[in-house]
Amino acid sequence: MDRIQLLQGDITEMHVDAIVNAANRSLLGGGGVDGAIHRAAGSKLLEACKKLDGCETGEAKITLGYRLPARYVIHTVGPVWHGGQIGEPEQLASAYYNSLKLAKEHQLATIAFPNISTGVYAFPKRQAAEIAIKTVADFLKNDTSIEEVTFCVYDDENYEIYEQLLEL
Ligand code: AR6
Repeated sequence: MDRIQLLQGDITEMHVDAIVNAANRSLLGGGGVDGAIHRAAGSKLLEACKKLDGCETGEAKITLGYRLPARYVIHTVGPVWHGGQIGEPEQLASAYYNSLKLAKEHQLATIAFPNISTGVYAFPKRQAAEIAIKTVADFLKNDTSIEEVTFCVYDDENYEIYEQLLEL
């Protein structure tokens, strides 16, 4: 699938229409990639997030990117891993799907995702990557408006998993 790309690096530096944030339900910032995005975007991002009234797990909301090179930030909330029997895989798929749906509704062509839920939320990395790739590939099969989706991985372990699964 040539509309799916893999890149290792800092998602806050990406020049795309939207980067996706692995946020929490408050949407008021946190650590990890969420903290990095808020630091790079500046305080106007927090002001915008305060007006969104939070976000349920598996849902997504959009703001501008402010000082980021990306025009928009799509904030989604992945599941906290509790062993996989209480809907975590489905919730993770929803987080990817609803982010793409929102991107499409805003006519955004280039999107970058971090590895949602695989940090503090402790979702097993390989299973998360399988869900992420399948959800994105299925979405792109039925959609021509999104031109490119980049998986922006940060750590070496996720990079190796994605390299293998995407057969690069
Ligand atoms: N660019 C790209 N990926 C990054 C970056 C970065 N600058 N920094 C970290 N990662 P996490 P979660 C990767 O913990 O598991 C926050 O406090 C990291 O290596 O950021 O969904 C929120 O507020 C990992 O693979 O998100 C929530 O409370 C991935 O991003 C909670 O953490 C996700 O790790 C969400 O937990």
